[in-house]
Amino acid sequence: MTTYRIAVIPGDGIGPEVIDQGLHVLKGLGRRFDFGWKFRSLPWGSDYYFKHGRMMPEGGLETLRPFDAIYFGAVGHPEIHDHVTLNNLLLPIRRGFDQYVCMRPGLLYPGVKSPLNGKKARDIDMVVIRENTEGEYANVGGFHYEGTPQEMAAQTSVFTRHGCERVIRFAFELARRSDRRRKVTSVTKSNAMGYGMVLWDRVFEEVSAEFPDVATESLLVDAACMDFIRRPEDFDVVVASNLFGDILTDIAAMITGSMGLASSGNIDPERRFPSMFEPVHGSAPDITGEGLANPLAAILSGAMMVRHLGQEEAADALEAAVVQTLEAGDALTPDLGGKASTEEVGDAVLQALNGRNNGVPRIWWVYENLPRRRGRIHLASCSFCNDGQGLHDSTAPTGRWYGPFTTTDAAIEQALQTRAEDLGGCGVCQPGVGTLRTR
Ligand code: GGG
Repeated sequence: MTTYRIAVIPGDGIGPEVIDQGLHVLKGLGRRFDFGWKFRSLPWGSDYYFKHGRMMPEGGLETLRPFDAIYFGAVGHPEIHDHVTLNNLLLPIRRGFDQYVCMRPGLLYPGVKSPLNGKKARDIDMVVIRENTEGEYANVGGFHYEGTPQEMAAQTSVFTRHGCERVIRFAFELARRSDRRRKVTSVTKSNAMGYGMVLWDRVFEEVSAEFPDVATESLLVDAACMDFIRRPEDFDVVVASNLFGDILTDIAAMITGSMGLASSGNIDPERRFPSMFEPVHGSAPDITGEGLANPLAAILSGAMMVRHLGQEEAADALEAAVVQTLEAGDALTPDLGGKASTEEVGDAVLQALNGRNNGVPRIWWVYENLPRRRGRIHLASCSFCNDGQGLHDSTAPTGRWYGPFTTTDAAIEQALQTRAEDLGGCGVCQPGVGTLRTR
């Protein structure tokens, strides 16, 4: 049995609360899909700082290096300047392990209401690729005459050809994947920032020539902010600098319902170092310890980690369990209009994963190897959905199609036929197109 070694840094504020639920669900996922976990929790963060005067021990990166991945909660404490907490824990890990891709999906999940009028599930389906090691976050600068009336501060953005090229290429390669729509939008502010971002624009144009099948768009960041609100459905893969990527993904989180659903992966695509998975949200000291934090962003970040580790099927199942929880709507935290606690949401996801739906075993069907199609395939709701017999269809953000349901063999057969019409074939009526799996 494969066992994954994961360094867990719950961190500050609500970090430990949401990570607890993430671990609860990940342990259940491992049991179900026959892989093991060896979690090592590291008590780094602001409490560590109060005791030791630093956010992590000297040599912290060496401690993390042998792990298969890092699962991170949040960082930030009201009594410590944010630049201290961030620059001494999260950013050194991103830079030190050359996690140059920060991948942040912005998906409007079924069962979630967007504040934008008339948006339905999956109308918004973008992935923001944020450059994660340089740009505006480069730790270059300093104070001069600090604390005097003459004081000045210099903060330098660093854009290298190498740094721009590799993250932009990653975005193009992602846009070509079967679950994406072959479009990359680059976001800069090169009208005002005439060096680094001009270099970025130039590299974007050069790399795009290698991907003639991928549509491109270049936006200034102010226009991009506006267009995320005005026409979010037009975005597929968005690539942006460190700071702009951070800002844009907060907008993406809000238009898709909540910061509490926004997941992220800080990825070293070359796999020389462990990658790190964390919810986009911060430590939220205002709700810490109240059981109000939404653990779904941490759980979805866990699913991203599971996919990175190569357990695709398990990642699909976990995302489907989250979708089922959202659609069911009876275990949601207040940010999504519910009354459930952090723990109750974690339990609901685990129950959805384990198919404990009134004691009836769940049957999963998974369409794999579907012919590539542009746009979205919308499954017509079937007679079972309409009859309210507990059939829920969901689609994974990965482009695999699956539906968990609890029903009888005859109903499954009929449901598959319904989908056969929608999809032009399935594993039953057209062997080889899809697979029916039962678990
Ligand atoms: N879970 C992520 C977290 O704690 N983020 C705190 C933060 O301020 N992050 C800034 C950034 O990601 O650039």
